[in-house]
Amino acid sequence: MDHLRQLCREILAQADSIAVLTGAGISAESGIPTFRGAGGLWRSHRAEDLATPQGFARDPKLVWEWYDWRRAFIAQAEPNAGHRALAALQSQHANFTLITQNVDGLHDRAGSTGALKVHGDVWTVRCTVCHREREDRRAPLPELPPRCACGGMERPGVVWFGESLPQDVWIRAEQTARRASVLLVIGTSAVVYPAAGLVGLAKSAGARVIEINLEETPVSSIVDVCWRGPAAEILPRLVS
Ligand code: BJW
Ligand code: ZN
Repeated sequence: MDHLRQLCREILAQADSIAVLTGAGISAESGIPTFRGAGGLWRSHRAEDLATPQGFARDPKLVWEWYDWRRAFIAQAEPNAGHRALAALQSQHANFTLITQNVDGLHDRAGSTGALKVHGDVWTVRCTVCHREREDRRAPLPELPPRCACGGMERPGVVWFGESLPQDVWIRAEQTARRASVLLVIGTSAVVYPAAGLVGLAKSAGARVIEINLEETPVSSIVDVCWRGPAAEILPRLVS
């Protein structure tokens, strides 16, 4: 593993601009379940019922109960050494952008700034009637579903299957991938699009791509370096 460490550190040292794409795997060691694989949320919960606008329209209370449970779970979790290492890497590089698919806010709590949250934020709620967004960190929420000041029902401020990503955030994420000289792809199964497409975009625009994951993924074949192992162990070794 020492040769991988050295190689990756050299790649980072030479980088003009660093982009990072994270997924649920980076929060796994904070105790937050991933979506796919053993113990993943989609093993015991149907994504169609809980993470689609159709599922929410059918049964908003059920969807909110699931999010309320996850919010409470996330609230008691702590950022891990992987999140902290990325915050440290940001402080060492002027041109650094973190793109995350995670909605848990653990990167923010670890000290990362300006993260592009392409799938939204579980601590944000949005009115289904007037579309006003607000932050609400209470867990559990006192009333499910929560209500907007206008009386409309609110929904979680996250991106479900079949929904567009927040346009401004997505444009910046694509720009970041296109301009990056190095992209770190950490703890994502790389099956959910368009986020997974950022890897190919960065690669074809000339970035060197390093994947950190326990397992092989569909993008493993196009990246320059695969480092297999837990992100919370690997990232501190990359940065310190
Ligand atoms: C570790 C580790 C450790 C573990 N260290 N590593 C065909 C039909 C219909 C739709 C589509 C279709 N083909 C494509 C689509 C579009 C669809 C899509 O991609 N579907 C595929 C799954 C088939 N995408 C969308 O719908 C997106 N919108 C869109 O495309 O708009 C245009 C459009 C409009 C209308 C119609 C069609 C298209 C939106 C996607 C939204 C995804 N939302 C979720 C929920 C967010 C809110 C919430 O959290 O509740 O986002 S789903 C879920 O998956 C979540 C995640 O961000 C996302 C990605 O998952 P991630 O992060 O990769 O986690 P896992 O669990 O999959 O992987 C964990 C990885 O970590 C694994 O590889 C482990 O090995 C690794 N790991 N421990 C290192 N310690
Ligand atoms: Zn409203």
